Order: sequence, then structure tokens, then C-alpha cells
Amino acid sequence: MTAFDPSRRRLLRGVGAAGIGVPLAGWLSACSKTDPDTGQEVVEDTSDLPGVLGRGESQGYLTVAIFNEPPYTKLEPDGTVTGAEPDVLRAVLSKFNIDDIQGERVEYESMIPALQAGRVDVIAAGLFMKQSRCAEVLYTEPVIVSTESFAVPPGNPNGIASVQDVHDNPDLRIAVLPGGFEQGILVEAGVPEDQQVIVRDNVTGVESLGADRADAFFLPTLSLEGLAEDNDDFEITGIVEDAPKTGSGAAFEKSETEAVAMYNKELAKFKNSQEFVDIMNEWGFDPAAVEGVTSEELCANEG
Ligand code: 6CS
Repeated sequence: MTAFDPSRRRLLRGVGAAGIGVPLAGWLSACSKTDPDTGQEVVEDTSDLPGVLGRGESQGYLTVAIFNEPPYTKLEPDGTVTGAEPDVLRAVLSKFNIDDIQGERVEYESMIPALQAGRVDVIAAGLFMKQSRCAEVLYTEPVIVSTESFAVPPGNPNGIASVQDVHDNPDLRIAVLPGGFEQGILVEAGVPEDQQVIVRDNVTGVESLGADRADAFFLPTLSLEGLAEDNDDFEITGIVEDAPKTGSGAAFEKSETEAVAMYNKELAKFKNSQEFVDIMNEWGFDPAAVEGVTSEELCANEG
């Protein structure tokens, strides 16, 4: 199969519309028929793209796992999925004639199983790269690099600033999301389970401080800053310097090597575009932070 040239597809689509009066995008993408056994509509894959990209072009969208944690991901009231990672995913997928993504809210700990079970086509949630995750899925090159902080009661009464502080004081209770990157950091640092307070979502995490169920809530800095816009009952520490470097890109099933290689080529071009800078700036990320950072580097994170 010849290498995919997005401009060729756009050209073909133009010729189709002009030449034969049929929206070629429709001809190129989906021919559906009813399965005689199940009676369900079956969308035939008429795309010449590999794997998940071909499925996306044929069905017109991909289903993406998100958590709804701005600025990484956000589910708007009308169901539109946005956030730094989904916005980049949508922009790059459009180069493959896949014009829509549909968000599925999934707990971080369940995202990889959902991908492996085929419940979602891709993860674009700020699911930070580390060894155990990179062994299970195929990440694209990174889109964002970010930092971790603690939310603490006003005045930071326990003086929590690092993972070492938590490790050194067994009385400290730290709220974390189940299966989240931050819980993994505590585990890698030898912080026992009885110091980990599992919270189901970010609002519950900050509320655990006021309820004296936890002494800190461990989450990415930008996520805490987003929560602070609606809640002034907590403070945000500086960057946790002894947390590993966090970063993520979209994650596909492990077998999607050809599709991810094609996606990465378009992503590399996109990361040099003004549109990428605009998306990063809109969500508060530094577009330059990811320059020179690779999935290989981030997948070396322990845990
Ligand atoms: O990768 C993770 O598990 C973490 N990522 C984000 C964006 N928020 C919290 C979560 O634990």
C-alpha cells in the first residue's frame, strides 16, 4: 500500500464532489449494511487506512476515553469532549478524514482495560506515561508535559512539599485517585496503603481536606488550579520536585503499530503548527515544554 498522503485524500474528495456529484468523503468512508443475523447496521470498512484509523474513517468517529479533569479533558454539558488532549487528538485525526471524536468518561484505573476490551478506540486523557502503562498500550509521541502538586488546607499546616515529606511522616494521609499516576508515585516511594485515601473524583479529593479525611490531595498542578477557581478552601503547593516528570499523548491498542506510526507523522507536523500552540495556550500548558520529549523517555518512569 502506498504511504498515506492526506493531501491526496483531500484532492480525491474534491474531484469526487466536482467530478461525479457524489460526496467522495462518503464513498471513501462508510458503506453500511444490515447484518442478516443480528439485524444491526454494520459499517463496512472501506477505508484504505490501517487499523483504528480505517475504522475511524469508515464510521466517521473514534470513541475516546476521558476522565473529565480540566484542563486535560473536559466533557461539556452538550456532550462535546474538549481539553488539551482531546483537542489535539481531534485535530490530528482530521488529517485522516476522521472528523469527530465521541467522549466516554472512564476512571483512570479502567482506561487501559476499556481500550483492551474495545469499549473505546483511544485514550486521550492525560494518562501519564510510565513503564506499566507503556507495556499495555501503544502511546503516540507526547503532547503535554506537566507537573504535580498537593492541595493542602490553608497555611499548609503540615508543611507538605514533597513525596519525601509524606514518606517521612506516617501520620500524613494523602488523597489520591484510584490507579492514578499519583497513587503510583506514593507506592514507588514506599508510602503504605494506610496513608493513601482513595477518592473517586477531584471534587471529593479537595473536599477530603475540609472533612479532615486527608491532609493533602495529590494531583497535577494545572488540575488543582482549575479546581481552585471554584473553591478557595485549599492552597496549592509549589511543584513537587521529587515526583517523576509527567507527560502523555494518546494511547492506542498495542497492536496498532502501523496506525500509530502514521499518526505520529501527522502529530509531529501538528506540534510545529500555530494551531497546536493555540490549543496548549487555551488550556494553560506550555507548548514548548514537550519539545524534545519522547515517549521512550517518559515510558522509563518507574511504576
Ligand atoms: O495519569 C494519571 O493517572 C493522572 N493524570 C491526570 C491528568 N490526572 C490525575 C491522574 O491520576
